[in-house]
Amino acid sequence: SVSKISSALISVFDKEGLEPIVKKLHEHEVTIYSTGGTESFIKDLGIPVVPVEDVTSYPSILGGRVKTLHPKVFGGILNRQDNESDVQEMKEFNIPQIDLVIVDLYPFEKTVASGASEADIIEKIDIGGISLIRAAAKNFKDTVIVASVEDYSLFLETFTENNGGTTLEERKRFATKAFHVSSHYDTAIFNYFNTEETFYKQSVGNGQELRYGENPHQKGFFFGEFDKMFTKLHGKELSYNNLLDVDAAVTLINEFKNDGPTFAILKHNNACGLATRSTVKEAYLDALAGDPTSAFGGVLISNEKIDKAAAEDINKLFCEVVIAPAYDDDATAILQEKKNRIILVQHEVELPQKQVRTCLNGLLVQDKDNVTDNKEHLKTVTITSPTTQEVEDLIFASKICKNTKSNTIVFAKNGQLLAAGTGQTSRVDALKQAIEKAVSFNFDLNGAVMASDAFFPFPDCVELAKEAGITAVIQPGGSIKDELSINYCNENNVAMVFTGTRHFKH
Ligand code: 93A
Repeated sequence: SVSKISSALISVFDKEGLEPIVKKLHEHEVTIYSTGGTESFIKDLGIPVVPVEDVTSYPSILGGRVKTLHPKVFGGILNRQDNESDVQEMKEFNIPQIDLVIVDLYPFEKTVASGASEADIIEKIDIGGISLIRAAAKNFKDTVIVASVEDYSLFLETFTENNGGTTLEERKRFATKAFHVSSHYDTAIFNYFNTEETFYKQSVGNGQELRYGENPHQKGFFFGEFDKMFTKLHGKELSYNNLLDVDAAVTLINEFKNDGPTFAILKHNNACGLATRSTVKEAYLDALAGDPTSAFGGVLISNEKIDKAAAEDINKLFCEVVIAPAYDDDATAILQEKKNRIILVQHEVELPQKQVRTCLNGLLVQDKDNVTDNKEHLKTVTITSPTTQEVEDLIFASKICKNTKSNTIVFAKNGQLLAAGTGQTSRVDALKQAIEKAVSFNFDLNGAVMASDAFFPFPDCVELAKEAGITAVIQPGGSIKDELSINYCNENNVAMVFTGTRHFKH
């Protein structure tokens, strides 16, 4: 059944498109109530209009912040016509019935986009208008809500078709649209205040909300185009920590792209195992041997296609993520046996050249550490020169060292990471940690090499390393006490090379 519209409250920011509606309402003898600017607009059209102040017996106050916020206005909108006590109270308080509400909200988003000041933006948070919309939409049984200019033509059609009224079904449809307007409006306000997110959105586009951040009580987002770098074949959603590990893994393995089958296992962004071998399977097994304890729950990466033989061994390990440039079909089938295991195909794309992180109330941006030490960079500073195998291992260790949290010390031998000390506050502690780990996994350090991400401030590191069995050392050099470390190496038949390049990673 059709309910006739006898009265309307119109309060619109943008007056465009209003004229035909007002004329139509007037044709049907609808009483029109209105706010300041809208009222002048309607009056100028020569159509009778009642100022809302006449209803409330209150002027618009606080610079227009309070215009329609009044029980007589909201009572007129929210009363239930089939509710006896509502009808009674309407009479008692002399509240006029309002059958139709037309609102166009303060343009909050446009004001934000214009680069206006915070004060101007805040003034454009519509309070009265949004309340009118929500009130009328809530009471759609008795009230019609037109909450957007976009609905003017639909309203005109409906109103004309029903000869000056609307059906319940139509009113509910308008209410649905109105709640869409109000939720969108409040989301825009939230996004404005939620500055961190807005900041990233403006700089890098839309973020993908992650299940959580580094810990479950932290909110987390990823801003980037993951699909450009990987195809996910299988597994659960990547977490914040997974993404960080994947980032560390691809950066690390990139150093070994021309080195034959190389496999790395990472935990907390550091390599806990890495080996270069003649097959992926062997590389995996020798990477795993580097630290089978840490490998549990790790992120695995191969620089070559994973075949069935490698997959069979990998499948025995509980690991979060496996990354490779390709997989044999039977290898994928095996790796997919674990429901949650994430399997990624890494595409052949250039890695980003810049690194960004937050700092204080801003950002730090730097070029990535793109220097990979090679044979040409090495300057032997000791009487003893490293052997050909040692040179290979020194370069190998240096590439791992560069991609490990400072302070770090890396031990390697025959293309295998034996142990590393990672993220220690002193270099000698990193060295002690590396020795302890190597010993605990039964590695013989005799003939192994050592890499350090920065120079040795004292000779204590080379002393300890020599005692542990290290025969060659790679480091940037540059300490005022370099001589002390060099002298010790000369006296003890240890080879040392300088690279001239420090590889801090904080
Ligand atoms: O400042 S408000 O939040 N306070 C109010 O009570 C109020 N009532 C309606 N803004 C209010 N409005 C808004 O005023 C409407 O949503 C509309 O955007 C605008 C219309 O004002 P005028 O008719 O004076 O141009």
